[in-house]
Amino acid sequence: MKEMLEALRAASRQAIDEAVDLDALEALRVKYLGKKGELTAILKQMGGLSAEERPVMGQLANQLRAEIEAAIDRQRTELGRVMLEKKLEAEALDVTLPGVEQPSGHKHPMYNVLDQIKDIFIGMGFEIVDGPEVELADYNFTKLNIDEGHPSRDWTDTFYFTKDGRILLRTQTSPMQVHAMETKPLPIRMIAPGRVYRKDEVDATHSPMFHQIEGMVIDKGVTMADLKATLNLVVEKIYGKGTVTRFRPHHFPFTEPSCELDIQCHKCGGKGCPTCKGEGWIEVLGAGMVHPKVLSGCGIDPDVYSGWAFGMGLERLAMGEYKITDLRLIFENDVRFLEQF
Ligand code: 2NL
Repeated sequence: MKEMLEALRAASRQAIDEAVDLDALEALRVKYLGKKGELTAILKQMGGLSAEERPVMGQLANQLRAEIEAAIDRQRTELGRVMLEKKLEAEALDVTLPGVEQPSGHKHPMYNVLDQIKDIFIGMGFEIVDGPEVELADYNFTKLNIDEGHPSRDWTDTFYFTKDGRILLRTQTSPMQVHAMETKPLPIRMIAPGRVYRKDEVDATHSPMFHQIEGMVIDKGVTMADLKATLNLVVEKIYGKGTVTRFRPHHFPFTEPSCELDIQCHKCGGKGCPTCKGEGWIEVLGAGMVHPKVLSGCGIDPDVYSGWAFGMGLERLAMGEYKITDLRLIFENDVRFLEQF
């Protein structure tokens, strides 16, 4: 029996030392110390021993059990250490490696200009209004005093959805002011920026989709003086203090009187240069006093209330600001162009 115990000691020590993982180690524990294990099997034979031998063998067997348990514990600790080492090695991170650059986009140059204008008007207490690009001809034309025969209503100039010409893509943002007059309480101070559509062939100065910003003030006692003072202030904020302006008479069906606002060329001071195409002046926007027919058509009494309105193209403003010479660059979204701003 002593030989059997010695043989088990040698075999178990080697097997335990060579166990490669925790599962193998557990299998060995069962194999040697389990209920049906090899040590248990030896102990079952103790009945055949003499009274003197039995305690001696019993002690030897208990000692072997303790040894095997200790060996298993030791190997378990060792395996844990090796596994941790491998894990750390596999997950090693070189914190000195340079990161992967994430190119981040930025605002389109035209929206820089738009946001600047929005800020100016917000600062003066105006509300920013957003609305549908698909409109009724009523709101795009009729309520703006644009009569049936007006050339802008032509099927070659406007995108219509229906044969009866009732539904269209807005050609200006003015429908937003009409909606405002019909629904908002007075007084109104608002601007309406957005996309507008006209059947134009694409070239350096035309696109079938472009951006406008229109604004309007309606209150009691509003006059042309308010129009001029406010727009002069806006122009100074965009083009700098001391910018010289002039208001030229003009015609729009929805305003009376109507005007266009020019600024004196900031490059040549009015002498004439390539920036102002030799004119000395640069056209900035159109404006006027809201036509009494437009007011009454929207349910506002023109004998009590009056108002002024303006409209301007955003692309042209951005092109002037950033010295962009071809409108197509604004819409092509070529990053080599856009990255410059
Ligand atoms: C231009 C000129 C203008 C307006 C737009 C407007 C709207 C209503 C009533 C009266 Cl509902 N006026 N808008 C007024 C004057 C000029 O735009 O050259 N736009 C690019």
